[in-house]
Amino acid sequence: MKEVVIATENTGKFHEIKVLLGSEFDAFYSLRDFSEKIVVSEDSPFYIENAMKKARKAGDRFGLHTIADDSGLEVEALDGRPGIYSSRYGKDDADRISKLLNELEGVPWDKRKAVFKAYLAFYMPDKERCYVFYGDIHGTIGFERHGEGGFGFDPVFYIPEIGKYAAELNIEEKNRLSHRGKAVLALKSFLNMDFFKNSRVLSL
Ligand code: ITT
Repeated sequence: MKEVVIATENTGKFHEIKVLLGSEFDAFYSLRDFSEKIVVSEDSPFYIENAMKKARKAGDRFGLHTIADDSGLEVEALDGRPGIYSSRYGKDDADRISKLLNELEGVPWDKRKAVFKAYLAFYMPDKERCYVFYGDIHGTIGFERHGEGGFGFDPVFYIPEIGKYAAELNIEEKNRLSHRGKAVLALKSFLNMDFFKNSRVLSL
């Protein structure tokens, strides 16, 4: 049986990744499925390092192939904040959104551009190899919340190419466009490449 751990406590992330990789693995676990808590201090200023750290720690502990996502929202008018500190920007999603809207009060629409970035690490403890995949999506921070879906900043993240907020999309639509969806699809293509299956590739 092909099992994989998605090393996250964030249920929104877990479901988005699981939906896209349903055909690649038979069983998916999140960190919430284990009684032992894995604590990773995300202390690097680089998403890529935090993603690798999370994947390696959980993968080595549970002895299973592991995927970890480190992601964040970078807002142009805030010089890229909250960025890597997105999850620590407020105590919960509602608080983080209120804080963001407050910080952007008085900022006009054309100055509210933002980008979501996702770094996805795939770690194989048996081979001690880690591969990283990247995705992003550009949008604009709205003036108020729209939609009930998604998680995090989705209710205020407007996507111009479809004229909707991320929280107005179902999980398949969001995955088709999102930073995480793009990174997961890159991982999926990689897992299906013959040269990877034949182990002729070196990694970080
Ligand atoms: P884990 O570390 O357990 O995976 P986390 O939520 O703390 O969960 P991050 O440290 O990667 O994860 O922080 C990412 C934050 O960025 C997340 O909490 C949201 O606030 C925001 N974010 C990332 N992707 C998002 C998305 O698709 N939609 C909305 N907000 C997102």
